[in-house]
Amino acid sequence: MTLSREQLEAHWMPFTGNRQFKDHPRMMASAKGAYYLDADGRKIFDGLSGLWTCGLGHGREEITAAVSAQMSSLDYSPGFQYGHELSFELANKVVELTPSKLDHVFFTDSGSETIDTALKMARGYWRSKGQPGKSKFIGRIKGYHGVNYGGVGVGGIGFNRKMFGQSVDADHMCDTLLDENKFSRGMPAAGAHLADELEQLVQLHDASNIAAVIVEPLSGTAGVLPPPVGYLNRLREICDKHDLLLIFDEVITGFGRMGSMTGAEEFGVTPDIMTLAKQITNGTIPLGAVVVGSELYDTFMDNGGPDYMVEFPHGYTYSAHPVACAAGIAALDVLVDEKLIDNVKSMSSKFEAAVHSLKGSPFVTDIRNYGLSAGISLEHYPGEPLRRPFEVGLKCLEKGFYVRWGGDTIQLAPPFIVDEKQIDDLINAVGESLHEFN
Ligand code: PXG
Ligand code: PLP
Repeated sequence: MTLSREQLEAHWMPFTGNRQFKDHPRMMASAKGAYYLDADGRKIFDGLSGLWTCGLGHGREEITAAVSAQMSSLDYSPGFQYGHELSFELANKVVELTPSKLDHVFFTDSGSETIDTALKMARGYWRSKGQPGKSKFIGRIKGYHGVNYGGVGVGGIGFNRKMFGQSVDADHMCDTLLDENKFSRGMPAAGAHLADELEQLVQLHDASNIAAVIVEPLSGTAGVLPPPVGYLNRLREICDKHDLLLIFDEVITGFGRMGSMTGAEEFGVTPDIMTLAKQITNGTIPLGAVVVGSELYDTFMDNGGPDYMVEFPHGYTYSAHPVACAAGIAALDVLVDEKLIDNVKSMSSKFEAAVHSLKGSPFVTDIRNYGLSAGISLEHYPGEPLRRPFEVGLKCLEKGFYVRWGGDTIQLAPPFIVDEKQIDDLINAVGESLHEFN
């Protein structure tokens, strides 16, 4: 590495132990397919597809070509009051790939921005309908909805909240982890009844005060928690009964990871608002999307005043950035044309069997999986839940495998192009790393 310790100080890194990193830097230099090359030229398998972003694999020529051409023709275009054709093309593609009731797309630059946009849409919708009291949100313990103020308020990961206090008005349902479901494969059998807690929260706060319920169809960051069978259907029923909007945060589950285009499609439940990011451009250029139905969109249009007026006073300088849209169109074309979701489906049973073979390895207290994602919970050091996953992650890296550590879990999400041998090698590396503690 060419940088000195001192030169590492200027960049305050995101979600990183800055002191540890700067003493022991882990620098990536390039990437192709399912592998990185680090700064020392070592090949490292991408066991989390970047940060759940790069399912198509790295260095996709189709995306590079589209982005490069777009940079040369229209590098930026004002997103407010002016347009360019690519954003409409991409919006139509997103509408085509998401459930049929969702047909209007608002672009942002990240997952966190999609969440704050969705929350503002929900509140704005009820105000437009003459029900301004409907402003509270219901999230879920262990939920991750990004790090902007609204997203932290509805989010349910204590560590991400405790430094900042409560932002938006929100309450939280319990998480879906049950002891009896430990080591379940795919959707756990028990737990649909946990959705009934929403009924209790409605009794407590009254539906006239609640704007929306927000959940990840499968909780990713908390350590891969697939929804119990029937749980999401039950949430949908309760939202319908009490006139609450249901928001699915599909920043991780959107565009293939579950073995379907969306979690909504895979689990058979359609939300009123869906948030997407990450895989939409294969992680190459920041882009997020909020997808809503016509009733919600029309409510804003119908209450927008004279037609020179802005109906939704919201948007980012980089919303629908032409280069990001070019990347999005190219990435979704590759996903569809190469039928990579079929590969996710066919590899997911192999992946499931491999990851569950770690049951019985030292410190493993639970394993959960769905599609090409898995979470492995590890026994805590006394009083230090975050330490062992960190140590296991570093051991995997020594062996040439990048895996994610977060909370008391190790998370795996290999690229959609993964093959059987790569799955075996990844799981062996995790297994060996666990055994090395003894
Ligand atoms: N919602 C969900 C469900 C997410 O998973 C966000 C919102 C925020 O997206 P942005 O683009 O603002 O980061 C996310 C992001 C991990 C990990 O290792 C997960 C995320 C980001 C980084 C790491 O679990 N999720
Ligand atoms: N702060 C200032 C002073 C700005 O002028 C703007 C945008 O014009 C923003 C923040 C918001 O930036 P963005 O649109 O990139 O989110």
